[in-house]
Amino acid sequence: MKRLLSPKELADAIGVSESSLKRWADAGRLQVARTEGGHRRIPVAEAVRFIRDTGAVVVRPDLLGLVGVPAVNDAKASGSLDERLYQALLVGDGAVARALVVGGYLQGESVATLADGPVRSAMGRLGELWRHDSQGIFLEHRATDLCVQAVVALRGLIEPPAEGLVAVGGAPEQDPYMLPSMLAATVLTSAGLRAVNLGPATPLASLRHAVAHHDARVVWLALTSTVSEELAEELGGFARELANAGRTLVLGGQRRADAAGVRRALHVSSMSELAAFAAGLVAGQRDER
Ligand code: B12
Repeated sequence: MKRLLSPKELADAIGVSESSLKRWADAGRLQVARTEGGHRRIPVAEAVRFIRDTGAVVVRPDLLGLVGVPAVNDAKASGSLDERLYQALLVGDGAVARALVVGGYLQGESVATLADGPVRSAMGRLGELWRHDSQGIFLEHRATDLCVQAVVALRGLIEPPAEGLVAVGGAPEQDPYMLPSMLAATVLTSAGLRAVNLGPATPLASLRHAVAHHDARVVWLALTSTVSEELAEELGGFARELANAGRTLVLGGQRRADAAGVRRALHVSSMSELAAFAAGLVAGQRDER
């Protein structure tokens, strides 16, 4: 994605005049950098912050580097975001699904509320289709791919910090689910951590390597598949080992109750809880400096 925008590009992206934009920049409402020649340039992350804070409407997403994301300027279109995302995923309209997720974020929703709301709800409904529709499984698989693409587009909008706390995570070896871990990574990045997502089917040994390699402060595990007693026991040892090294293991996901006996880990039920925990850590680190 393009990281620096000219005032004209951002003005066109949100459908305002270039002179208004320059005025906002001069008034300090928009942080701009200067090229060597003295021209104003706006980092995409700052443009995204400005759009979220001011409620500006993105009419040309392509100018923000959002390829294949149509404008969602009909915020008042019928139906809730949950319903519209479900319908888009159901009919296989990936562009609309991306526009809804990215548009929701640009209109001020947090990553966590998008995950706990529309994404969870739409995928949950799609997961019920197989019970009474012979096409249900095909629809569910297609929807997962489209939803992954929407989350990737969302993640691309969030600038990871250059330094600071690292979080590493994934889903355990027997667990094929992609979205939960990807969303956890996106939530943690938006909270200001550097998130390294190892994705589904990650052996615990590999997670250990990654934790040491990145000196991770936080380790997340998304538990969607059944957690065997054997895995729960291994997780108990892992949580202890991490806690002794001053790291936190965060356990979440639909099957987290299978690991309820794991001590010295943080058990959370939603991405919003994860976001709150991460925000606390980042604030604590800032205070230490
Ligand atoms: C897509 C899907 C699949 C795909 C996954 C594709 C992929 N690579 O990702 C495939 C086809 C592989 C699959 C397989 C199976 N699936 Co399936 N699947 C789903 C479906 C429809 C969506 C899952 C998803 O991505 N949801 C979106 C996420 C974001 O929602 P979420 O998991 O609820 O996560 C939220 C919270 O739990 C929390 N959270 C989650 N993880 C974490 C982690 C942390 C750190 C934190 C803080 C929070 C957190 O935050 C999220 C946002 O709110 C669900 C339906 C559902 N209700 O979710 C069924 C579902 C999970 N599957 C189910 C079943 C039965 C199966 C199979 C057994 C089917 C079969 N007979 O083969 C297999 C088992 C696979 C295995 N090894 O475990 C059942 C589980 C029933 C049960 N209670 O055990 C469900 C509920 C469908 C149903 N209604 O029956 N599945």
